Amino acid sequence: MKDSSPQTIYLKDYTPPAWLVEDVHLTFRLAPRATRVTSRVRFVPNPEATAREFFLHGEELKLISCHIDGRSVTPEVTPEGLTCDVPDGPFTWEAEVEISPETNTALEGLYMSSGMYCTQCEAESFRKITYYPDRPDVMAPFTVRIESDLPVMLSNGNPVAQGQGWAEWHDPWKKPSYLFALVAGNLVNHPDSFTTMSGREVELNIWVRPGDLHKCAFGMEALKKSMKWDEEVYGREYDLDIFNIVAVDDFNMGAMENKGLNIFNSSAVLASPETSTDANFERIEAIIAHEYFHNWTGNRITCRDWFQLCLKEGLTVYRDSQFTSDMRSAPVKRISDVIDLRARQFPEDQGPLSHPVRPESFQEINNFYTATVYEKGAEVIGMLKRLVGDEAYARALDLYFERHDGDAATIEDWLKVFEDVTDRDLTQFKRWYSQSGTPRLKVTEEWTPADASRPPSRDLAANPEAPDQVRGGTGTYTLTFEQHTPPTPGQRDKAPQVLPIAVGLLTPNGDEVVPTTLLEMTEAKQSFSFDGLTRKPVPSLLRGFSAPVVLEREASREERLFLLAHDTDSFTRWEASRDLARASMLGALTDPSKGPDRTWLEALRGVVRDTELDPAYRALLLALPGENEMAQTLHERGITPDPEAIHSTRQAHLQARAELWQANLPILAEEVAVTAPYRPDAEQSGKRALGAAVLDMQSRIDWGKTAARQFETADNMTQQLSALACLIRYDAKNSARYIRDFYDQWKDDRLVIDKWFMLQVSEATPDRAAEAAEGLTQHPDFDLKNPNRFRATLGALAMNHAGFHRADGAGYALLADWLIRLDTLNPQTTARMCSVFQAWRRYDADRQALIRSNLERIAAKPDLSRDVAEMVGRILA
Ligand code: 0A1
Ligand code: ZN
Repeated sequence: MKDSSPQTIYLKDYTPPAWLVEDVHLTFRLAPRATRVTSRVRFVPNPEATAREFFLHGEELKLISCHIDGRSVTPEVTPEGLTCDVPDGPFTWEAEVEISPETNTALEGLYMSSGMYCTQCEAESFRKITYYPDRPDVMAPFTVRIESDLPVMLSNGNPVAQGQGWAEWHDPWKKPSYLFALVAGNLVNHPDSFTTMSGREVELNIWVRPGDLHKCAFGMEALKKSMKWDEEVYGREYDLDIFNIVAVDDFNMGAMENKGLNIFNSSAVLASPETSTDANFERIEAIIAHEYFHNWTGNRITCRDWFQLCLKEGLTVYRDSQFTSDMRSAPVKRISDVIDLRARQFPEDQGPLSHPVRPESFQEINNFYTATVYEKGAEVIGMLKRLVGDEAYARALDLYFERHDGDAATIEDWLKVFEDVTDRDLTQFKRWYSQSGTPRLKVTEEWTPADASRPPSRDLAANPEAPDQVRGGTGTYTLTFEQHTPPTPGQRDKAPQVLPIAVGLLTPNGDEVVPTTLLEMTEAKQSFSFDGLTRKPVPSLLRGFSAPVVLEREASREERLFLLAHDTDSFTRWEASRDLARASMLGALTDPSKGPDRTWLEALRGVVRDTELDPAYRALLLALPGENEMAQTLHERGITPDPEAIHSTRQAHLQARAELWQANLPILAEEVAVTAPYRPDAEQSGKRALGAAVLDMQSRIDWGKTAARQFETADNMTQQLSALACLIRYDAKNSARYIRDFYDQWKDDRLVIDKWFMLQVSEATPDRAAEAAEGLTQHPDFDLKNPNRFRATLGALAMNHAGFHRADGAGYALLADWLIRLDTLNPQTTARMCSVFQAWRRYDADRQALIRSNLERIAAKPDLSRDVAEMVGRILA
């Protein structure tokens, strides 16, 4: 068990390692409960160190023997590691330890999943494999020998030799221990190859359990596309003879970028049209790209310490989102990313778990693999790129790779390359890394009409497309912005941040009079004027969501309707629709006599019927803000959210829309019908996304008749699942039968059965969600040890907003019961799931009391893990 007495680590306490490692040899003699690991490590003093203490991390290891330069030594061992008297100069350390992969349910270090051995070492789990300086600034080449009777034995780098019962691998690139990996099992491969830009041939493999071989082709294509893209866009070439991917059923996260041997949660790599949805395909493509891109941003250049996590994660998320934009639709990707940011990162940044993109302290680093480090970290890079421009960004990145290849780097190093390339002072920009919380941006406008005494200005002639009637005037339009970031834990007062605000101005008849212009805000309050206008323009603000802020502007309904109809920026056009939807629901929530805003629904119908627009984009326009987002919106306006009222208001909106649009539905359905064979590309999946939204509306009217037909005839999981969702929602009488049929069809496919678990909970009515989840925990296929299944059941409950927040507290109690059980087995997944309670202070006093008592119940669990103790402590603080 981990030590649960809280010990806080601070960025400011960083000191360089006393000893560096020249090279590492590891030998694994694999056995489920008694794997022997021997290590031979060449240590040399670090000339930059201030102390010479010799300390090796090590946890849950049985030390068999250790030697220094061949002489047996007796170190002092604690639960965290060991210390030992060592020579003044270079020496060779040898140790043998024993570990038990089969009983390792935490899935950290070396563990077993469905009969195979695999590892997960990031962030600090190599220390559960052997004694070692387990910190990212200690980098070394590794040689690994694996001994077992399993047919496939893999590690990092290139294969060196193999024989009956053994295999040897060598990774020539120095790396930190967190990138170490080993896999052994009865696996089969989907092979391919890639020729790099300099003409080197790289062997590619996706390794899976024998029954999964038919699910590898898409992942392999995604890998080759990623390799090519990174060469073309970032000039980055792959650097080993072989690249292996392995699919593992039991995995805490999505995937892991171990050098030359990426290990994936099987849900993040395995796909087939019959078993995977379009969303699964898109996610898989993005995760494969993400892990591959880490080879340069993370592996070749790694992090000096874990506080710098965003250095590799923010950048790699940014790179994978660029990749997806290039492979698919850039506007759709941007909107999807913003939806995700608001759903996951904003609540984090505005609640008790708020922390800077580069945190300054932690107890358990596993708790900092967050939306703030990843997604806000990527937003910060997007802002930097906007500010310096594409060309300077490319030069800065080239310099970054050139200057820091082989380094364990910091955010200071990262910003310095931008400063050197652009001569900009990024001191203020750096606040994005140190200041937590979401900035709020208030906007006011002022119009000074044409002054006949002044000669007409020609300023706007820069835009030759601007119509004559608005150019050449003397009117001035001024936008005044005020930024303010509310206090967050440990940070009361905030300084102004650099905000890149992209704006465009439209004339009242829809022409763009000022095309997208970047305003660079640096003050707490700042005005920007546009002159030479003949008429007051309509502003289109924060185009492309150019900064991760909350825009506070109560625009009129007319203005939003205008932008929905005319905005030339696809993001702000979508945002106008979102604002209208939010306003309509808010109106109904605060005044129950009000129904849905029909004018908006009419306007939206016009846009959604526009066949010139990408169906995927139209599907996004159709999606109403979720219940959680509405709860947050109410909270921001000082209103305590009532989950049941939010649920019923949202349902009423969906129902009203379906009824109003009834006559259009068959035509829309017809328009997006796909007749060609299934392809998971942007074009077809956009049509299916719009088709699913139409099916939902149709099902509200025909009680599932069309959905039943689709369920019976679908030849792909996307349509089968969207039909099943509608049947659960709208055909209460028969839904049990469909649920059974689906199970019978797919009972042998774990990933599909995860969907089956999830859908029954996420689609359950609020009064039934907790019972549905509880019932499923009793199902023979429920497996507490499998994170995917746990999330599909209990994570889905937390996503069912009104069901989870049911007034009697049944949702909270059920989740807490299971988190207490899971903590003993898997602290990391338990801790991550505790974050569903983070927004608890939004709700009424009764709900708050119920949540608090459940959190206290978790906190009181004997032997609570350090991971969960930290999370619950922060949430309750
Ligand atoms: N670095 C991986 C994700 C990852 C992070 C932490 C893990 O264990 C604590 C496991 C995987 C990525 O960004 O894809
Ligand atoms: Zn990553």
